[in-house]
Amino acid sequence: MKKQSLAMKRAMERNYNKDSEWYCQFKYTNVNGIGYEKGVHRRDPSSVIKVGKTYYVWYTKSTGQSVGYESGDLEAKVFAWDWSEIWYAISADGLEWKECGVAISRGRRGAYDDRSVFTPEILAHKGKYYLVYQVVQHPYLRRSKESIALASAESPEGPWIKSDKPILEPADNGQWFGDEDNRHLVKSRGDFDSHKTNDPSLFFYNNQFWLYYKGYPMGEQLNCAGRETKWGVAIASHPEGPYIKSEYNPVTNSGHETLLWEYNGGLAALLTTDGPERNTIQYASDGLQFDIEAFIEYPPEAGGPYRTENPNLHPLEGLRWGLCHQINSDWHYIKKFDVDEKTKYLCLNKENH
Ligand code: AAL
Repeated sequence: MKKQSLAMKRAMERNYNKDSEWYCQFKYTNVNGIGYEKGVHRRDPSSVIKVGKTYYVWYTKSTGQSVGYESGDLEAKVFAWDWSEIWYAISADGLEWKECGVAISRGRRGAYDDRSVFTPEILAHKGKYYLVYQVVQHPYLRRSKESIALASAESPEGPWIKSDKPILEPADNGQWFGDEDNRHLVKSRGDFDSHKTNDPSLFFYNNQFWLYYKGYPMGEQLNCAGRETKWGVAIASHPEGPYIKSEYNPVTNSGHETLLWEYNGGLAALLTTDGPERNTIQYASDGLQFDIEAFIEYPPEAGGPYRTENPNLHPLEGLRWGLCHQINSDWHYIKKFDVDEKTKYLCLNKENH
């Protein structure tokens, strides 16, 4: 009998050789208007939507360098997304953007969103617009909990009406150890999302509102694949909630910023940055049971894809292009990503080559 290595056995079992229409490579292009600018961070773009002939995007914007926690000053800007606001921009072609102004600003001192509002995602549904985004209350400590809020508007230009309170909060079932502001010291860790609920993405799916998000546990540790981040989903009958976390949570074992698109009655996802299954495209025909479809090199970071009206044309139609951020630079900025159509073409037309 032919001998088989453990590596090839694993490849067969995990279906690594499968003929996949989901594999692709990406191309990146700089954009104007919301690209690199000294002194300003623009990051975490939402999905791009088209209203009439105009593309819209929302994103996190802040000014000034972040200094981390070392200063001990409770007012100091600790991260690039601290002391942020949510801004929006419009474009006719996805490359030349016009920054239009603030969509969501921080709340008054004492409000649940008085410290920072960031990482927006947009849903256009039945003539209304919904922004979901992260909120942090002052002071921004290592142990601060991070929640998700919602605002709605009749027009993509606003005015936006905020929810009275966050629509999703971290699980309240972990326990810190001691009083030091150290997020790694815990008596018990609680659920996968006991510390932070980040990076919301909202879909109207199977007649309900599905809110995907990333969770961090209290007492986050390094594991075999680095940082511990996983995605969950919470479902509601109304956009404002109440959102009920799925019993299947976490629905991924990996992934940083959420990036999902609809395809063929299910949801596809691009998982990046963290976890053993980072840099994969996955698909769940029911939005819950995700399986790997392709391994990806150089995926967009914090991508917001163009939410096409024809997502069923091809598995990657909902990922064809969008905006993402570049953060290994002094000032974070937004750029455009495109699926390299040549790689899609190769998959679709192999018989012609
Ligand atoms: C991002 C996102 C969330 C985190 C931070 C800002 O890319 O995962 O938004 O809180 O990093």
